[in-house]
Amino acid sequence: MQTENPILKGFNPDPSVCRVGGDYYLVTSSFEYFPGVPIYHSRDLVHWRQLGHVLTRASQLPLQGAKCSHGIWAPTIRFHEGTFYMISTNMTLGGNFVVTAADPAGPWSEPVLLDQEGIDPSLFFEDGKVYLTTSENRQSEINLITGKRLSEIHTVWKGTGGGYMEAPHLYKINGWYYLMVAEGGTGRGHMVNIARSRNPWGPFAACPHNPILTNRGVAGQPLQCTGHGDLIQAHDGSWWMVFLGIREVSGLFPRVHTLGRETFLAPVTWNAQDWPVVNATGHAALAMPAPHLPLHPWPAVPVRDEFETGTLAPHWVFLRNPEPTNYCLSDRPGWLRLRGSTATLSEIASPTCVLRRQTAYQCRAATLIDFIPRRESDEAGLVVFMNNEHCYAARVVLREGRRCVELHRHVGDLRTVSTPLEIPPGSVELGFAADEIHYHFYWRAESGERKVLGDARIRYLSTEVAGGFTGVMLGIYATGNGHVCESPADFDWFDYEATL
Ligand code: 6LW
Repeated sequence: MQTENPILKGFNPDPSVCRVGGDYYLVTSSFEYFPGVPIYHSRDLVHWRQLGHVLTRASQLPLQGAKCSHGIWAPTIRFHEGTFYMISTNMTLGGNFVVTAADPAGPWSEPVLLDQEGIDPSLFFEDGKVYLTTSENRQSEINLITGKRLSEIHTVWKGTGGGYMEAPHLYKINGWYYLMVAEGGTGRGHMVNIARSRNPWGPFAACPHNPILTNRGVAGQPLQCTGHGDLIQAHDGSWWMVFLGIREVSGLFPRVHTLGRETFLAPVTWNAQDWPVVNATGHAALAMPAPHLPLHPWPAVPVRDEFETGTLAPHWVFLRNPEPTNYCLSDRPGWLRLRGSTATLSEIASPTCVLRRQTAYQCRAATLIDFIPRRESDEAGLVVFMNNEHCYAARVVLREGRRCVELHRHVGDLRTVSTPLEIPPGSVELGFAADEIHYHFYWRAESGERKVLGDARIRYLSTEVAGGFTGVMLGIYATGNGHVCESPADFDWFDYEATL
């Protein structure tokens, strides 16, 4: 059997995984979004459901001033003697920290700040000692209660020369200490290398067939940039690696991707010399051999979010720390009410918006909005968001006293707005269908036909154009552009569906 990859679609980079019996828990990076560090659960390594987030309180995750792609980087999750540990870096405020929980669904503790710099912190527990390893393979023994170091910091392995030694993880397997690291940077030169020693401090000897995983130079393969892995032994004894990669848009040149770095699963075997071999070839593909564990699928997330429960589903996130009074599910039951503040989506602030990942190139999204703008600066609608300088919005606005819909395209220094189209009183549907080239936006009065609003190219939201470490998010927003909106924007539902 083959596993269809990615196992976590849409922006889900830097995966780390741990196992407790037959249950697997996986975390990924969340950058400027709140809550932070999504946590997923699986029983077969193939089907994952989101339990929630690790960092759910502003006291755990201050994001004031976090530029896009700053905030939370590369988490590691581990389970040791009844406690879950999640260690990560807040690039904006605080540096490396650890939080703990008895239940991976939370609540997680307040962060303990750690006395070691660098990114991609990882933990290894042995004989009452805790080893902290960070980028450039710098390692110390640490006290996780106080965050204080118990040893000097040592560079334990110089790597293979690929540069950007990231995502170090120390494991003990069959009497060897293995240090697995990413090298080459998170782009097309990305790879996973491994070394081993009889001692956790080294010296580490490199695996003769490094890189054990890379897709650089693999032609005709839409899966690229593979690296940043974590190893896991399944409860049937088999070995697996979770790692990040990207899916390129087919047929476009220059090559682009907009879905961010996603999480993949590859089989691992051990050769006669006790070195790991990834997917038999050292290269990954979109379909790879699957675990032989009993399949455990989860109920599908419904296409339509009716906003009928008292809380938002766990896949929704905010930009930086949200102002709670700008969001309400109870004022108008069955609707999500957004109050537009002064902040806009272009600012490093917390504009009123809720966003979720785009998980497929071929997809559609739509929402039903009820909004009466009072000033020309008021706007609310559907947004396709890569970062504060790269986003598209289908929005309800006031133009020359008339309520209109228009398409706003923001690409770097360039902004274009389509001709405003007057809309009748009442709610309107705003939506798009996307393919690998365009978002095709439309609007529709509640009982009317779909009308074209305009097209926007996916290319201009790609990582290659917009930069950064995240992927495209979809959602709804409201802003007064420097004023507080007098009227709220109410959203009856939001649809998202992969269509291929
Ligand atoms: C992460 C680093 C990387 O910390 O990108 O691919 C950085 N690897 O390991 C941000 O995701």
